[in-house]
Amino acid sequence: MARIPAPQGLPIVGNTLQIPPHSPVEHFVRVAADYEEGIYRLDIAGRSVVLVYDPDLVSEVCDETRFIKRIDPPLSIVRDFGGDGLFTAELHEPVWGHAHRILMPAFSQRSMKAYYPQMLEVAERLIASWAGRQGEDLPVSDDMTRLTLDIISLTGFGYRFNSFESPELHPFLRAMGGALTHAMLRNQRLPFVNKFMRKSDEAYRRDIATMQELVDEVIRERRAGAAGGAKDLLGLMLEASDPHTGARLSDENIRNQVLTFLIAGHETTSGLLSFALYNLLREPHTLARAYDEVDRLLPGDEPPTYEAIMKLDVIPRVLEETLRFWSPIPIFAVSPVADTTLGGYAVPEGQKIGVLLPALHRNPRAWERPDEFDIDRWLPEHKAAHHPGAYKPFGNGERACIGRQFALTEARLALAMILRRFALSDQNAYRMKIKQTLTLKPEGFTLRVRERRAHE
Ligand code: MNH
Repeated sequence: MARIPAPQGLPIVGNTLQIPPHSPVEHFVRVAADYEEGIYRLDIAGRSVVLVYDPDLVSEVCDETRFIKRIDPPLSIVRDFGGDGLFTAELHEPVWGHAHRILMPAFSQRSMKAYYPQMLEVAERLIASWAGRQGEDLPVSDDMTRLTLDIISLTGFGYRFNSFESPELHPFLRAMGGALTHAMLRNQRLPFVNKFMRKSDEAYRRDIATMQELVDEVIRERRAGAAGGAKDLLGLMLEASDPHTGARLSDENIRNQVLTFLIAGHETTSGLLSFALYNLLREPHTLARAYDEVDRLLPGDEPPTYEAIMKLDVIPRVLEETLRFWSPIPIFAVSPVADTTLGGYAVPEGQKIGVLLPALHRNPRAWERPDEFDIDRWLPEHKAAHHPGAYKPFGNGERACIGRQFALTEARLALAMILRRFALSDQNAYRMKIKQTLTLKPEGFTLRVRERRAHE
């Protein structure tokens, strides 16, 4: 059987040295342009990785009877701090099932309604902060991070970061950025080079300690405080048991889940919102439709109701199209459970396969005019016609994102509140520069705002 096509590498080091350490995904996408079949192989740091982005092949690797998520690098490195939390637990670890079943009800649509007042409270902080900084260059990714971090910590754990009260980002965020970047870099480093990275390893351990101290404070505050019995994520983890087995989560596992949710629960949504604002500034016609929508559905100055946010139509389509254009998590990985074939190529059990989302989401085999930002692809009649393997921003199957509705609810609310109040402008003619720390965000993107209407 033919070998999966691969760019020529060097002996021993394979393709490792061809990959720019700080922007691996952009490199993978450039290489993808040379392999129209939608599959190629790389040899990175002594491991073979197959990247797929043809929609038929992606549908195939999304068959969970044949392919499952495995905790390989870089996730096995992230596991240094995610531990056996949901993101970095193996499917076969019993604790994955326990936590999945205990936490699923906390992500139902009904729960979103319960979180809504707190989401609104944090979104109002963002609006107040921007109202006081009109005409200034606003650091978009930082402020979207303040928003999403404060929302997950308040709704999930009853903990207040009060990020909009401080000009500096919380130390937790610097530590998290450092740890995620470390995981990405170490993933691409040859094993013999890793031996000489003592100093960066020390910084890495310090970053993990910084994050864990915050987690312990969050749990301590809950145990000491009046919020006992709260039905938020932490309340469920402390009190609920798995409906199937009756198992409770251990203290150690709860710690891992809290850290997992603090990271997974904000980093990606912050990227989504930053990219959405970027896209709106690039697409004045779409921006005009979004302004029109908020003026129609959210008139006046009253805080928007949950019901009104759920009626939005243009803004959710802006979010869906943004996730097609720029998926904050650019790759998710699976492995075959037994030796198999993929697109006529043999792939052995355990072979690491990465679904390369930026190449999939702009693959002309899946999308007409793939490089056009067009929210009307997401009208129901067009959506139904999309290839089932064409769009996977939240991963796949059982291991898909548990926080999808949460992310989309807070993102709708935030965009609606921003657009209702402010006219946006891109005074500095920002040019997209992606920063990758495992997840993607626009680096150095600023915008300016002015009130659209007079406010008291
Ligand atoms: Mn989220 C898994 C993308 C928001 C919590 N998330 C995943 C995966 C993707 C993903 C992709 C699958 C990763 C893999 O296969 O290895 N998540 C996103 C995106 C957004 C997002 C693009 C926002 C936009 N995620 C959120 C939010 C939360 C969250 C918000 C929590 C409130 N995500 C998770 C957790 C998992 C996950 C937990 C792991 C689920 C599991 O494997 O059981």
